[in-house]
Amino acid sequence: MALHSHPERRERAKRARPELLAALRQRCSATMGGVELEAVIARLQHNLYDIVEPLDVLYGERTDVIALVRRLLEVVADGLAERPERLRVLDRRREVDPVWFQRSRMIGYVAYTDRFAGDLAGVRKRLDYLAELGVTYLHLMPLLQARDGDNDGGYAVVDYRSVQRRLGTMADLQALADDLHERGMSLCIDLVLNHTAAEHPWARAAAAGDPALRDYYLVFDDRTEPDEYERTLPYIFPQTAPGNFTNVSGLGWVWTTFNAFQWDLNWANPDVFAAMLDTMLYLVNRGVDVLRLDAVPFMWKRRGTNCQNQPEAHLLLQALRGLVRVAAPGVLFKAEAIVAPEQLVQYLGAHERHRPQADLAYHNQLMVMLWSALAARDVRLASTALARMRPAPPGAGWVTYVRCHDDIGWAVSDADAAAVGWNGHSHRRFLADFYSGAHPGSFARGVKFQADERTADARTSGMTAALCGISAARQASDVAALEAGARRLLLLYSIIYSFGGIPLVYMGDELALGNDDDWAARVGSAQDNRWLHRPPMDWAAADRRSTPGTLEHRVFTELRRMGAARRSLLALRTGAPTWLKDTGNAHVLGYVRRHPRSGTFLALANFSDHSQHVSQELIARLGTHHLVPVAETAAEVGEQGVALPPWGYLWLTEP
Ligand code: OTU
Repeated sequence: MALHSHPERRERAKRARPELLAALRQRCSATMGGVELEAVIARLQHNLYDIVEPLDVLYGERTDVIALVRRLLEVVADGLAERPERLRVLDRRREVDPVWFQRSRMIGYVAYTDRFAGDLAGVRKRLDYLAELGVTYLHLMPLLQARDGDNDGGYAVVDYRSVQRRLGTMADLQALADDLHERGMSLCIDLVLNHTAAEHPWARAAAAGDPALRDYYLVFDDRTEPDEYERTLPYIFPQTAPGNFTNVSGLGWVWTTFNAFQWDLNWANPDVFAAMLDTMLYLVNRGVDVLRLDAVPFMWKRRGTNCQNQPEAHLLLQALRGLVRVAAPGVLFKAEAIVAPEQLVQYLGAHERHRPQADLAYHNQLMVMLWSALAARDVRLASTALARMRPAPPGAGWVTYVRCHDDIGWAVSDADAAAVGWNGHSHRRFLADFYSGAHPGSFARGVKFQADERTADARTSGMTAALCGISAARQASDVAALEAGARRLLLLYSIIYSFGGIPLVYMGDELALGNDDDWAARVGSAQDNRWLHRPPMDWAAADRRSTPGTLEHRVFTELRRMGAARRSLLALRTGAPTWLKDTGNAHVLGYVRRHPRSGTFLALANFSDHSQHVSQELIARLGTHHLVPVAETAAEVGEQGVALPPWGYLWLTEP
């Protein structure tokens, strides 16, 4: 199925316009009037094509799509009616300044509420710490009410309208959002769209025999269809949750892409769509600015495929965004799609139709390529693969990151590897071995995650400090190795701060915290080693950020400097392309960003353990010659070019 616009559908959408606009007008006029009401109608006018057409493709065969849109607009109108005044003011501001989230002042921080500060009230007391680091965007890891016992770090939700009891209440979340807004910061939380917990009331009702709720999930009476699907489906957690279906007694075979206790929703059912839209509006009306939409590539299934990245998954996002925008135009969608490089940018709307979808998406390819270059001490693959990617559309942008709360999946495409004369499979293998420390001479202390016997692929868990060599150096009390590790960490962070996206600092990296060696005891099982890189915050280490000579001081201070420099550089705004440049040196990554008002920005990053030279010619050609003072281990810019110290980086801009 193509995403091409269908003339008949387009016509149907066009014909229904006046009726739909009138319906929303009528429904909203009970609670608002005047300019406010006209603004809402204008928003619907603006978004209507992104709503009606995709819904027609998705549900047109199953239901009267115009009636469905009317029903969804009622949900939107109700959401609008309860949207608090202060959030509407924020909406207004953001409509006036739609690039608000692309400004270079945006710097993200990601943490588990409990591990960072105990509970939501505790987070409110730590905002000065975040402000000191320059953070303006806080992503709190899953915090909605999850099932008891193993809940995949909160990704198995039983109630989308309440906060996990031990973290606080919805009122606490609202209070935190207010505090953040007062400081010009925004709040992001996770919303799991692909599945609910097996204990969610919908799932319980389905299991109890309610046919309407059974249709919320993908349930099969026997193995016939599951077996057919399995032929082309990968396993996400091959060691701990092999297979994609779970037999639930009295119900049947339930689609469970992830763990057995995470039941995939049936998005082909418009009731699921309506329920999730309602959930979204509920959450954004509590003050959430950004919804991180979990596992979106999996939302639509198609026989004979891997059931990821289906065109319908994109249409679902497009329609959901269109509807949410009518009620809450200041809210952003952040798509969590950790997929192959050629599939990524589509989640930002850059597919064949170029319609908006998510405003933000994870730049997984940059993350993988940074680690690849660091292990190989060679940037050719990174430079080639990144240059081959299509840029983000102008109104959207990447979030850039060095590592996240999940494992690192080695998304090196065979085609990219071949383009530099490497073998994709061996390179992926090398990376998994290198970062587990198994490869001879490796400085890394990560571990393998979910090695898949079927594909011989393994992923990697570990904190940035452990993967960069800091942990090994500390263990060996090796001063030179510690210096090397610190430089590697800062090198990677310098790139995500300057690549043209919102950089995300994952909690602990600003202090070079190592792996949580007690993770298994802490989570009560040794099943899921991703907990290795989800440690509790070490506030004693945080205190050392003010003590010169400590590693914490070194890393924290340099990240602050990067943030300050970033804020002053228009070229580092999110959006607009990043141009990869051949530096004439296989160890040095080079890229350029441009902004009409501030001219050209050039970054050079040395991935080798030796000093590297970049010729003056490249720099002169780019016309950039003003040094941005960020790195402690400064590069030398002379007549002959630039001398970059081992793992050194350099930012240059037009004066
Ligand atoms: C996400 O990850 C979350 O980030 C994980 O923490 C969850 O376990 C999971 O969903 C289930 O809710 O495959 O290995 O393309 O990469 O959704 C982790 C997206 C995952 C997937 C992603 C998923």
